[in-house]
Amino acid sequence: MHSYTEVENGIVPSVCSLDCPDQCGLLIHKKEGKIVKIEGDPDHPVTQGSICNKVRHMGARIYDEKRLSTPLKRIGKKGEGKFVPISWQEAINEITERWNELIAEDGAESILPYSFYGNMGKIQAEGMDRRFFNRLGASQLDRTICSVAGSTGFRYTMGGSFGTDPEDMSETKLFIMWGINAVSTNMHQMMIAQKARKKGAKIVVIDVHKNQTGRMADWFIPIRPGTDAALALGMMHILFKENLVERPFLENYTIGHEELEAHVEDYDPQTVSELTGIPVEDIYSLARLYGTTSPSMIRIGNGLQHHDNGGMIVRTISCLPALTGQWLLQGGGAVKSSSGFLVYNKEALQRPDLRKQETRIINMNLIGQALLEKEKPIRSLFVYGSNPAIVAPNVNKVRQGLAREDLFTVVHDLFLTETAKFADIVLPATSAFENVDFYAASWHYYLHLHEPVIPPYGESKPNNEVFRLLAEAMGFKEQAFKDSDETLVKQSISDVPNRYFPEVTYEELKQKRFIKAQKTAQYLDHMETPSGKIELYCESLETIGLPPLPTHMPLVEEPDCPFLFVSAPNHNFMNSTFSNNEKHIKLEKEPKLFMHEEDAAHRGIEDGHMVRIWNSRGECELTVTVGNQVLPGVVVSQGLWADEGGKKRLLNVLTPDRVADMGGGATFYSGRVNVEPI
Ligand SMILES: Nc1nc2c(c(=O)[nH]1)N[C@H]1C(S)=C(S)[C@@H](COP(=O)(O)OP(=O)(O)OC[C@H]3O[C@@H](n4cnc5c(=O)[nH]c(N)nc54)[C@H](O)[C@@H]3O)O[C@H]1N2
Ligand SMILES: Nc1nc2c(c(=O)[nH]1)N[C@H]1C(S)=C(S)[C@@H](COP(=O)(O)OP(=O)(O)OC[C@H]3O[C@@H](n4cnc5c(=O)[nH]c(N)nc54)[C@H](O)[C@@H]3O)O[C@H]1N2
Ligand code: SF4
Ligand SMILES: [Mo]
Repeated sequence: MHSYTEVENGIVPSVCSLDCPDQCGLLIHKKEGKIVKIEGDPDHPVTQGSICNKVRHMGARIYDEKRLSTPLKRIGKKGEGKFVPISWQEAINEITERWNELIAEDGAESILPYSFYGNMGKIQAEGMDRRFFNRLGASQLDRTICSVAGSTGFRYTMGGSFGTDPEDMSETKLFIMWGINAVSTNMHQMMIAQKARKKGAKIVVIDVHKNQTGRMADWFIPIRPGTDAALALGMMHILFKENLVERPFLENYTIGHEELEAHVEDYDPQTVSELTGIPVEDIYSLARLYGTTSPSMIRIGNGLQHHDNGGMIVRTISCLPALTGQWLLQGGGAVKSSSGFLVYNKEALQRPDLRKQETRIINMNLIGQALLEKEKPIRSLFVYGSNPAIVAPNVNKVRQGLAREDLFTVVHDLFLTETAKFADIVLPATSAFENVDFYAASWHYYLHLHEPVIPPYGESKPNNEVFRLLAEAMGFKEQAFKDSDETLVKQSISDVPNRYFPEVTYEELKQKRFIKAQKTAQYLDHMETPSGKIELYCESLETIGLPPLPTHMPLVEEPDCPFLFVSAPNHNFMNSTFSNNEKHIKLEKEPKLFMHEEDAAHRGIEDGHMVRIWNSRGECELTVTVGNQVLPGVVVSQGLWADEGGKKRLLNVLTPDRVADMGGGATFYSGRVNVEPI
């Protein structure tokens, strides 16, 4: 068979590589060797032929004339963006010479990789790179920026990332979209809920912002940021009081329900109403709706865990389905992530054994602080698959670090991103369409194989190829650095240490393209918690200084700033991806600040005014939308834009770089700001 890259005119299969739970199967239409159209694969059981607008326009990004086609070397000041082309040979020599000097002076720990999931493909995002930096003995990066607080919280209750199968949700009667803007960020979840709605299901949305998803709800419940655990505890209070709990389930599958029942006495509807801003009657209605509707499903989003107390919020919400016994029902339960069903052989892929000694671990949410540290300084940063100069919290600090003249920075990306502008050497990356990879979804249960559909753009190279070149130049002789991408895929799917996955071969995956994970054991009978049961009472939380029973924990105070500030994703970008592509910028127009009408009136702010938003960390200027989309005391903006043409709209200058209660997670949405008209 021909490879897909050789197809000049025709349709070839692909997978969406973006950091999105839907992980769609794609069909790529090619004409004269180029992508002319991208659509959803109608044969993919979850995609069902539909994809988002962002990726339908992905071709414009792939062939954007701003795409990098050769390595570059900086000639201007850091951040200025002045570069000259160089060859790959020169680039690799320059990098490895500099690294050898740094290693001789300060040791390999003075080098730090910084990456995230600009490309979700497992072997390119966490394959050769991990092997290389392990062997080098570089500092390690704790990749905490996205969902770790919530997934850790879910794990304390449920033992791991084991969520309800979306393909089981056709008969679900109640969907609670809790802290998720599913219309923009998980569109197929919304499509499933909409279909179920035709059969009588209700969609409830609990959010701090009445956005696209809230507007589609049967019932939208606005809540004060960071108070969702209190709401869940209030629901539990009513469920126990009104005997809407499923006692046999609690007896068989959980520990601590008696302690929990006594504990939630404190969360009476009046108290919970004062904490959350939700009227007492609504708390009763929600608890009764939840207690009397089966199957019910809670889609736990990422938004509500980007808070100081984000781990505990998710830990608490994930107790609810156990109270009503939802886990035994098809299409009942909850999903935060289901990656627990799709484990792959990480050890074989990443080869931690190549690391000769333990090295320090740096939390990526604290990258600004880490770059400014004088003791044992980071002297070189290698960035790939991420854009920290836009996406990291407290980003002024990060930029101050990136601007250090003595920091040797290399950025591997498809574009001259805001981060790349600070680099000494920039390397051009292939897009995922140009790579071999395998994908394991985090929401649905499918594993995919990807084969390249177009040849590399210009001189660009995939991540793995770059690390093979670097390994060779560093003189690393291990076979691990010679393994092909195909071998990496095979290693990742062989000898997988879990019991949910059917045995899969590379050939099978190549032929079928996607394969579904199975719950081969009754996982509820062998939960991966210390007790083997759903832990309503979780003793291990005490070891990290948190209460063993689910508890509302207040956000950290930030005095003198009247507004809580939530900076969520927008519809047409993917984090900062697409924020530099004309097509997507046109679709999104400009970032807005949503403010409640009472707050606006008090400050003499009118709809459409420009406002200044500031705190001790930085300031932005945005156009305001006045209305009732947010509660008083809360302001929301969407999308990770760059400053441009004198417009200050880089939201992360305002966000805090504190870490959350669990897993060292990010607290993007727990910051506070002032707002005034300009
Ligand atoms: N179009 C688009 N899709 C994306 C992305 C993108 O940038 N654009 N990013 C991708 C990535 S990396 C991720 S992690 C996911 C994230 O997607 P989601 O899981 O949807 O998470 P967020 O969009 O961060 O936040 C969801 C909602 O949480 C709300 N929220 C904030 N604080 C609270 C709170 O305290 N309580 C409650 N109840 N709600 C709160 C916000 O208003 C927002 O509407 O989306 C992925 N998909
Ligand atoms: N204020 C605020 N900040 C946030 C968030 C928020 O909601 N609000 N969301 C946070 C979350 S949940 C996340 S996950 C992070 C995401 O932050 P990032 O992981 O930085 O995601 P992107 O901004 O999409 O940047 C990905 C970069 O990888 C590049 N890339 C894509 N494919 C490849 C490849 O194969 N190889 C290489 N070398 N590069 C590639 C892209 O061109 C792009 O520049 O942002 C976080 N920041
Ligand atoms: S971004 Fe999400 S919804 Fe859009 S094509 Fe990719 S996986 Fe599908
Ligand atoms: Mo994320």
